[in-house]
Amino acid sequence: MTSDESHGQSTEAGESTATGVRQSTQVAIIGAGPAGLLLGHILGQAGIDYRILEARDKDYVLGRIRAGVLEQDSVDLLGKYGLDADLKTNGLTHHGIYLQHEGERHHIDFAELTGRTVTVYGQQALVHHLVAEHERLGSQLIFEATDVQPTKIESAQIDGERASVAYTAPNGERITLDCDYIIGADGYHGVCRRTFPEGTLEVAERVYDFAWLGILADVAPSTDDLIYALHRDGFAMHSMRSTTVSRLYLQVSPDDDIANWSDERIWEALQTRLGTEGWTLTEGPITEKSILPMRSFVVSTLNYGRLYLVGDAGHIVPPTGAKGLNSAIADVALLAEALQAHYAGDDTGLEQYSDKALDRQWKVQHFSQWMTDMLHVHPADGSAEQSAFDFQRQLGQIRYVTSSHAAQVSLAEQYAGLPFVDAR
Ligand code: FAS
Ligand code: PHB
Repeated sequence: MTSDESHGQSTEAGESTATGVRQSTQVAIIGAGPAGLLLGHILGQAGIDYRILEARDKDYVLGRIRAGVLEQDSVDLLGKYGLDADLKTNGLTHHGIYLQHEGERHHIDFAELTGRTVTVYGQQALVHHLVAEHERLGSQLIFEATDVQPTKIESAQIDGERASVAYTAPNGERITLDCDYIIGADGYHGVCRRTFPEGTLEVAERVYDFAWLGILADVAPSTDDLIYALHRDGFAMHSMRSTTVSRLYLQVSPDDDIANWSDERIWEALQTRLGTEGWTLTEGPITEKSILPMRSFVVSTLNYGRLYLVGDAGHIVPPTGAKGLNSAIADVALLAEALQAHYAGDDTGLEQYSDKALDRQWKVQHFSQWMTDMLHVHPADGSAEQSAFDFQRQLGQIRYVTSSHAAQVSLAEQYAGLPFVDAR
């Protein structure tokens, strides 16, 4: 596979320079979350050299819980690249979700409404599998690569030189990695978005005045499909990680402290908000609990020169629509195709990547906020009458959705996932 500078192998020791060691690859990927790990696999299978630079250690990366639902196209993409072995064994195919209000539970059957399903499969399990596959292949996946700094990101036309990233390797050596492209898969708190020159990137953002308290519990789920409940005390949700591990969420105040929430208090609130006639929520030992802030965030562009952003580095959604992980995978699908086309001599995909990815992202932002606004109690920032109005209006909305075929098709289509866009 030729690179712009046809350097061949990316694992050479590299030449020593005054500022450390200089090495080379075709694509430098910053961040070993699901986006970076998956992009590496796809590029590797296309014979494109890459190196993944992850700041944290392997245990930290493998220890994060995060998302739990894969859209149909995410499952299909993992299958296309042979990365679904564990998913096939441990993923749970779900045909829909339940929407609940005032103790009434309604099933939204995605399979019947759209012919598509979703798969409950923990992001943690996905990351475990992607890392294990990289290790099996002996990939260039560097954990504890610290002080990662994209140092040259301008387009080739501007200075004709290649892009480069500097980082400190686990052995303390300072490496300058020359490459054709830098991919910012380093999440919301990463360095890549902040590398865009002043004035080349704007952000659109909404911060919600509520948060999610999430738990993992060693107890079999009390439901077949996920339950999303609007309750006067706040939102609640019943998800799972397997047939023996449940994942549940409660709406709490964003400045609440997890120390205020004993396991008893958590189960009591879940029983109240998820309770319905003739159904029992089985309790069990809570193994993890944390509070997750909620925000919607999108950048105005995912590309500057030779630097491209994917996933949370460019956009964040509140988790109510289960879109965070799936959006990251959708970006990777599009950018991987565009990079392969580039090395085959066609730059159209790279030129159109940002617009195409953001076009899909704004539709996803709409759905995620729509689900969030419909299912959460909005703290009374106005009069008591105002919040009474808001809550009754939400009940009206959820009663409409649970009684209208057209509304359910729209919800199902968006939840199961809008088709991934292709680079061509
Ligand atoms: P990630 O944030 O997963 O990965 C970025 C990687 O870059 C990390 O490994 C980080 O250590 C590394 N990195 C950062 N800065 C770096 C630097 N300077 N140098 C090198 N490496 C660097 N979505 C849902 O749908 N449902 C959920 O329940 C849900 N829960 C979530 C809970 C939390 C706490 C968070 C933060 C997100 C949650 N999400 C959820 C969204 C989540 O799934 C993200 O969309 C998904 O992790 C995005 O994947 P990446 O883009 O790969 O970013
Ligand atoms: C989860 O299983 O963690 C999960 C599922 C659906 C969501 C959010 C989180 O909307």
